Amino acid sequence: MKGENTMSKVCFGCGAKMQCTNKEKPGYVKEEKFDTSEYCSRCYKMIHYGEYEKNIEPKSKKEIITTLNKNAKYVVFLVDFIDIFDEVINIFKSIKVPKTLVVSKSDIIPKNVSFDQIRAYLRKVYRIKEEIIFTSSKTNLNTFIKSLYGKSEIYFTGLTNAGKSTLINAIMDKYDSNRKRIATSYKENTTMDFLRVQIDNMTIIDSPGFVIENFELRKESNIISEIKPITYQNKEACTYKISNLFNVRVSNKSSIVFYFSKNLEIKRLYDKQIIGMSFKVSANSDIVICGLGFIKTTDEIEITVPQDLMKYINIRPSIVGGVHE
Ligand SMILES: Nc1nc2c(ncn2[C@@H]2O[C@H](COP(=O)(O)OP(=O)(O)OP(=O)(O)O)[C@@H](O)[C@H]2O)c(=O)[nH]1
Ligand SMILES: [Mg+2]
Repeated sequence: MKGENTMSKVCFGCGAKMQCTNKEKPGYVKEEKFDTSEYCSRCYKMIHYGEYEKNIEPKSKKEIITTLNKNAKYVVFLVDFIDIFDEVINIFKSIKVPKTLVVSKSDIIPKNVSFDQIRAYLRKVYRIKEEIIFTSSKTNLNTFIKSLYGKSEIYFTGLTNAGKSTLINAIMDKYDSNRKRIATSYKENTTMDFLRVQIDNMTIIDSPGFVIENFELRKESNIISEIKPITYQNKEACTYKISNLFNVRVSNKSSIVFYFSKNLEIKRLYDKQIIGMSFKVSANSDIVICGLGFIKTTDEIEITVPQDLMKYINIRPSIVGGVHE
């Protein structure tokens, strides 16, 4: 049967080994299409019809890190502005080969926050010593491409949805706009395996994104354009409802700023009580809601979060509050 020789063919969309035996596994393609198709059927549907089939086997964090530490000579780690929190930075730190931290989707960064400010913050709060570059597949691409000059082999890694494959497509476009494309999607786990592409004299290796726990909310909120901060002045206790995804009650008079995707609806309700965990958050902190965005405090506040939503919360010194190197 075709596709049984696992060395034979790799899907250009997701990097999975192409096979004709199991529809439920990555890389499946009908037997009659095996010789001619460059994409597995999942990627074909994604690229041509925007249809997304959930995969069943994302690569584990351990497997990806082991491969990088064993095989890579140079890694770029993409993190988007919304995903700067402990767990993600810890993954970056567990990569032990020369690496650069790339803040991707820089077009979504609110105008009131400068790249220098974020860079200083990453150095001071997260002790990042490596080079930090800002890029976007829509803008700021040239500085990033220049940073790759002289490197013959570069692994692109980062959380699922950080924009790795889109960025590689954008770089390929600069060299040859007619090239076939890697599959990309607003959903998680699009790239299934390591995928090598040759661009000019560089080999770029796309990789499956890291899937972290407590990232489910991201699925509902794809940030596609610049985040516009919204300030709320609270004269009394109130509850914020962020679409149907998150609720938080603020118990005291306060001024807070929301940094979320424009496609999320934020409602302020006065009569909705919350039963859950109450705790104080210091002045000038960010209440990060993993995968969604963050709320910046101005003064110390007390908040209440439903118990089952506590797992999404991460508190950090405010990234927009002005930290100096
Ligand atoms: N605003 C903005 N959106 C982007 C940018 N790059 C990627 N995206 C969007 O982010 C989503 C994820 O992009 P992918 O390139 O598939 O992400 P990935 O990191 O390859 O994800 P996995 O393959 O799952 O690891 C898509 O909806 C893209 O359109 C960017 O520079 N700016
Ligand atoms: Mg990808």
